[in-house]
Amino acid sequence: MAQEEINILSVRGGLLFQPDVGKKEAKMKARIMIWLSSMVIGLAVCNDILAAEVGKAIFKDTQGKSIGSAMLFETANGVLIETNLTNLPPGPHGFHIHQIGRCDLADGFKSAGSHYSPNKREHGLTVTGGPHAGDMPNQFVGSDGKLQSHILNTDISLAPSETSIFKNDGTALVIHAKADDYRSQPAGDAGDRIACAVIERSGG
Ligand SMILES: [Cu+2]
Ligand SMILES: [Zn+2]
Repeated sequence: MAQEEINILSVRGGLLFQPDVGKKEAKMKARIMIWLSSMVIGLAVCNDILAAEVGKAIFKDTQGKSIGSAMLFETANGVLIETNLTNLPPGPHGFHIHQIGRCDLADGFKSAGSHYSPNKREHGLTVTGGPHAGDMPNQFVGSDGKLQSHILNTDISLAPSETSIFKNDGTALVIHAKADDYRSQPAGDAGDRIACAVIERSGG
C-alpha cells in the first residue's frame, strides 16, 4: 500500500516536471492519473474495512517453521475462526486463545501467557463458572497431519470492547500436544504448546 502510494506520487511528479510533452500525451497521462487516484482512494477505503473486522494468524511450530494460518472474521454472533494447518501430530489437540500476543521459541511459547479470560472465569467448556473466553473445542488432526476447521467463538470480538482480542499486548492462538479435558484447572491438562500464532489485523 505505502509502496503503491509512492509509485503513484512519482507518476504525478513525472507529469509535473515534463512541461514539453505533446497535448495528446498530456491528456492520456492526466487520464491515467485520475484512474490511479481513484484506485488509491478505493484501496484506502477497502483497507479500513478490513482492518476493523478481519484478523490473521500465522502459526509456527516449535522449530519456528510456518505450518499454516487462521483467518478471523467479526460476525453478528461472535468471531469466526477459519484454520488451515499442516505438519501436526495426528489426534486431538487443545486449542485456545492465550492472553499475550507473543510466540517465543526459546520458552516453548510460554510467552503467550495463560488463556485469554477478560471476564475472569474458570477454565473449561464443561465447568460451572467457565469457560475462559479463549477456551475452544479440541481440534482433530488426521493421519495426513492436516487440520482444517471453522470455529465460532461467541465470547470474543475483533472490534474495540472489553472482550476484544486486539488489546494492547495482543493475543495468540495456541495448539497443545494433548487434548483439553475441558475441566482441569488452570488449562485443561493439554500438555506442551506445539504451535503458536500471534493474532494480527489483516491488511494493516
Ligand atoms: Cu492453550
Ligand atoms: Zn482456559
